[in-house]
Amino acid sequence: MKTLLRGGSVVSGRGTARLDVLLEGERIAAVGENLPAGDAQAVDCAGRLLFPGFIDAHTHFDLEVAGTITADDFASGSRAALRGGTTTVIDFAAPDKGESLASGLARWRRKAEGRCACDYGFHMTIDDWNEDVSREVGEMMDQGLTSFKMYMTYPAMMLPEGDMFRALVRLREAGGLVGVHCENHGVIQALTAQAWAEGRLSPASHPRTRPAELEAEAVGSLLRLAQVADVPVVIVHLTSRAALEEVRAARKRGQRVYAETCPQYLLLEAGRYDHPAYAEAAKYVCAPPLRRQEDQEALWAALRDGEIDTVATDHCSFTTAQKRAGQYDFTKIPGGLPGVEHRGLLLYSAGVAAGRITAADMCRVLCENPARLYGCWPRKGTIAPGGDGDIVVIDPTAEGVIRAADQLQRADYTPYEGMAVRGAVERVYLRGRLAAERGAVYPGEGVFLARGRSEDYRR
Ligand code: DUC
Ligand code: ZN
Repeated sequence: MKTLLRGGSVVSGRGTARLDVLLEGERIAAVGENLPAGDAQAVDCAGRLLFPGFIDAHTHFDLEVAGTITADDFASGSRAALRGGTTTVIDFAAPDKGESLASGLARWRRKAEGRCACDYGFHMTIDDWNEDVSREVGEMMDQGLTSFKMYMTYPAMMLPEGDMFRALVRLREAGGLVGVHCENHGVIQALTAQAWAEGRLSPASHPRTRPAELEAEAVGSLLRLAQVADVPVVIVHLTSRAALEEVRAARKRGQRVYAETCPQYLLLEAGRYDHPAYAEAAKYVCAPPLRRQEDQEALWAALRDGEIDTVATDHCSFTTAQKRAGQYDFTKIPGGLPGVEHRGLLLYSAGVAAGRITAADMCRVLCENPARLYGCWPRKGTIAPGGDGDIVVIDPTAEGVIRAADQLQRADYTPYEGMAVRGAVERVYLRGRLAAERGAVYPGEGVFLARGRSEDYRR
């Protein structure tokens, strides 16, 4: 099958250029001016922006957590992803403590295989440290899981500091990259105990027990461990100006540090937790929590200046019925927000159309940087001959309103309900095939992406 996308503005991290793109089979065959259509089906893309397929390197589909299971599995989550222009997700395989990494990976592959409509890879969660896990790190690298995840909070997953350090040293030897959830667990526990003792049990206590300073403290501490271990790290879901300052300080010391943020931290404020109706406030519970407007401004500026590398979603969806679990105790609210469907549109509308970032910036944080960072460049993340035919066609003139009633992701709400947006994802190609068009997602299957090593594009 051949398709010629004609006359669109092709976006890269360097800018935009009016070019034709020829898709042949699963690949991009040619990019250039006035390409002959030959036997290809020509599609008029005049006035449209063509981005490389978006990569969401932070999703949690089909995850058992907080006594429940996420509303989206790989089938619904990936269809929602495709509809929003995301052609690749990197989810987190999460073995139980005591389970081997191989067994955890096999479970996650079973969850995705034959169900995931977009392409997918996995990061491997390290929630235990011993000789077996250390050996398995090498085996995971060989199987295309070249990135890992560690938690500094959540008792079910966090590692003691000494083990975290041992793991960092091992990852340096193996050439792996690790993303870390940074929040100071001990102090969060102390603040939570205080809230319980004082009977402050509503969602309003959620951000008050997880302040930005405790995120920054954990980021600073992790970065010092990484400095001694001499290993690159990614700060996942960075939310605040204070945490950003820790990243800057480490980079000044010469460390290789990457930062990810998410649309919820760019667009939504902590005031949402103060809504008097429990159900409304609980919708926004995620960790780290939403922050203040000045943090949002710092994050936008950091995106513009290239200090933040990627925007992912941390998509971890629960319905409002599931969120009810914390009605009498905010710590029982399953944490996480839906977002995989709307990330590209949100970043286009609130970022590019609003003049906060350029289309090239958007391409860097949704396409190029995640592809390089997570070892799938140049197969993914760029519109260039030889790469996978993953293309997002955006109509910049369209206008719309985000509504849960219209979405494919299975949560019965969206944190962005009623938000007016500029732009629309008109068509999405996955490996050369039209996978989504004006909201309709066509049947098709994603493939498992065995990834290579992280590329140090910051040097
Ligand atoms: N934070 C959430 O809110 N949910 C999933 C995992 C995480 O880190
Ligand atoms: Zn997460």
